[in-house]
Amino acid sequence: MAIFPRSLPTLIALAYAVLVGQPAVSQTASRRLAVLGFKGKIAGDALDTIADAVRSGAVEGLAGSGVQVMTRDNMLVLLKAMGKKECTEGDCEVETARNIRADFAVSGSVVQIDSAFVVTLKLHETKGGSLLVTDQIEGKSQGDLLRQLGEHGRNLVTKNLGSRPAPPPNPSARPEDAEARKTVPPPPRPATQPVRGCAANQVSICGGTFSMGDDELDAGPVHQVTLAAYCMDKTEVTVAAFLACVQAGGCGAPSTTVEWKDYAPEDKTKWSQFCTWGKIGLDQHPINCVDWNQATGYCQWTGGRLPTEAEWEYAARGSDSRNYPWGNEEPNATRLNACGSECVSMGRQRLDESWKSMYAGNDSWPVTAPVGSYGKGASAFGVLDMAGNVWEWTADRFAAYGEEPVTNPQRSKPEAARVIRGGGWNDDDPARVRAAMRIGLTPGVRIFDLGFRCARAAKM
Ligand SMILES: [Ca+2]
Ligand SMILES: [Ca+2]
Repeated sequence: MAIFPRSLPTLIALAYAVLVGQPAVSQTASRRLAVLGFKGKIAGDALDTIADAVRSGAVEGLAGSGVQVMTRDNMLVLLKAMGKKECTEGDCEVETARNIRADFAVSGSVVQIDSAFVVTLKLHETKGGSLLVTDQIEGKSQGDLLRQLGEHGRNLVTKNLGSRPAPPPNPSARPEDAEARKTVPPPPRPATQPVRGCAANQVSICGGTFSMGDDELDAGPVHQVTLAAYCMDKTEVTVAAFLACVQAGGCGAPSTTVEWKDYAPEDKTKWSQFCTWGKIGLDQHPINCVDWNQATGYCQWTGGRLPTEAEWEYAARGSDSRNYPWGNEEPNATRLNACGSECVSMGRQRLDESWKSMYAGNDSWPVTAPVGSYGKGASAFGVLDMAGNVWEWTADRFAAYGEEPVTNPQRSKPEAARVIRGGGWNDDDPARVRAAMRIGLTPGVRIFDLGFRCARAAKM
């Protein structure tokens, strides 16, 4: 009989016992929070420094709460014991956290825009894989950012995992003060409140205020918009998802032809070949050639609705009102599916068209791409394909913006046209895939590069 146990599970248990100070499996073990490595392309070891600031805040906030914050060293040793590496691309935070048996995890991504930094924090519950809350912090410099991150890290965990002791009652408070307080409206919920009620294929987006519109795109005036929390589909609705609605009797089968008053008969033939419904191998491609009512009907069947224009723009631009979902850098073949060299070649071969390309290189998909193919094009909230692949219907009518700040705007003026957003696979002009670009189309139009995604209000 061996003196030292050699099985992998036992070694892992030993690693936990040594590093965490308790058995790996214990009914009495405290819950653990891991602050994972942050993602982002910034210089040197700044990502580690930023994550460390958040971790320090979490340690401070969770002291005495029964939730233990794992050290970075412990996390790495446990990963090694599992034969795993920390994954740094895509949606793998929960997987990493489960590997080290953390009950909760904070993940983060950092985007640098000139000398400013934007950090998005996410708090995950790992057992069920749910995203509890997101938070976004902007700093004008790294030093400025670090000063804020400790506080945000502390608040993120204490508001959702720990419980700060309630402040003692103020014995000097006069009765009339209490009466006066009753008449003061409660403050708006902070951006770190949990967002609930989202479907598994949706991203939860905390409420916030942002600058909507872009005068460069003739999409002004720029104005302040405040939104309540909501849920947004992470990707465009796929052919397979629409098929499920049809099979369940919730939707009629979409047509396989385009429809627009400006199409000549030969145009209809030319463009209808790109409708995705019923084509072999396109199950995970976006459904297109659907009109506004078909899109609305599908979203209602899922228990949701089309996003308002403001919800769509905030999901794409975040609170820093960037030009594109990924930031302010110009589009390239790794960030979206628009018209690259592959699309120019296809147009020449199949249609005898001489198209231009939006960027150098081949983005791999001459027509539609499977949804979610461009992780590098994700918005700050992790929403995919907001630029390119297919344009997307929104709920709103195409009406001019006002200059005044607005809250949860819904444009219901009698204009017939509905707003579409985001650009599509056939676009060659970067302005068309800017996150603030808006175009109005009548609801009955069906186009080869127009689809949709759904949203719903969050339960708070
Ligand atoms: Ca393409
Ligand atoms: Ca899109």
